[in-house]
Amino acid sequence: KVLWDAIVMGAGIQGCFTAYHLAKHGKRVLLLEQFFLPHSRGSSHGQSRIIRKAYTEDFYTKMMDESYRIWAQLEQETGTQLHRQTQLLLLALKENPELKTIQATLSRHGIEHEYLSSGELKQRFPNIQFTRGEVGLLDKSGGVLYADKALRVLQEAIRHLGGTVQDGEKVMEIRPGQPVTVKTTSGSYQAKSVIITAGPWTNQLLRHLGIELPLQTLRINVCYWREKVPGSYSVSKAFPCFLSLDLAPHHIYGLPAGEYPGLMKVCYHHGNSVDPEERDCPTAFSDIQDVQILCRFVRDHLPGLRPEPDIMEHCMYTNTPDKNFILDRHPKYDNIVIGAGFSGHGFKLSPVVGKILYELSMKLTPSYDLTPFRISRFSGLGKAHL
Ligand code: PYC
Repeated sequence: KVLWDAIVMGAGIQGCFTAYHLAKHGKRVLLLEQFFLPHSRGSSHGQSRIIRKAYTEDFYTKMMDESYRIWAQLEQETGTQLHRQTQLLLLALKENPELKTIQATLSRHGIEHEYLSSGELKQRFPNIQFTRGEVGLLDKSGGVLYADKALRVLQEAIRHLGGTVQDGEKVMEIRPGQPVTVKTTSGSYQAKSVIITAGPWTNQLLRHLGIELPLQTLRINVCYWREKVPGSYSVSKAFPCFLSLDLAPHHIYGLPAGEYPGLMKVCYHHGNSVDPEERDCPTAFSDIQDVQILCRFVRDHLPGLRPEPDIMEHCMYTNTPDKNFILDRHPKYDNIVIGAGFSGHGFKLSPVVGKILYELSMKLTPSYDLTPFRISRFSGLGKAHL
């Protein structure tokens, strides 16, 4: 019977990059996915995600440096375009503290950016309308990642590197030990280490291991809006990704039209708390208010779009209380590693997250200071049963 160096649970983008790094380092890796691939039940599906260096926190901006390099390396290795630079436009009132902090981070790290006064913003982007004297900050590194293509090429790369990807196989039991025993709906495996990258299903798996993390699982409405004049908000017309910081209680973001012809993606960075098993159950909750926030935003600020979404898809976020990731070992079992709580901003960082989870699982010194990502930061919270 095979003794795996590592079993990775969950083949979303974080699990795929973890398995990729393990396979690249010659480790015997098994990547398990409960659903048949590709699927749209988790947090990594769909055609596009935003990539940016604009962050309030230095540690994410630093990690993004290496992340861009690994994305480019994967493009080269697989001969597939996974990234398109479009720039990212941050929008907020002049005195917005988050905007100021991001500008300071970009300056400190020497990242190319441009501040746009309210007048310059109107002139540069006439198809965005602002009435409160908003200003703009262009992060020149910003762009789009082709999400579903990235998953596909990574899964191919893992296999090509000698790793094994098995889908349609749900983990039913994890028995800690040296080795760890993993029972699934179709078999039983043994591994020197296990990495849990199960997105909104993380706590379901951790139940086998005696802990519960303070994770909130949210259903996000991914809305696409029709352009009145096709192409007016497209990449080819140099329309950037955008992030509006202060027009609603949570951010509103958009990506230039591209994935569906004539439709632009504009979404609210928040949703309703829901069990991932019930994400598509229409009676589980109502999220009409979130869609209304978007309808008002599009009507008032993007006058070239029709003010009701043409297509609505769904995605899950798994949020931590401070919105920072969890990248750590299980507090009791040091050969069980957890990558979770990506809080709606983890896709762009997955190349580095995968590297860190590989390092933790192989007991190597992590390449980054993991203080912000430790499980112990929740020990004062009631919900972290550690
Ligand atoms: O992290 O840039 C981001 C992002 C935008 C929308 C969701 N996440």
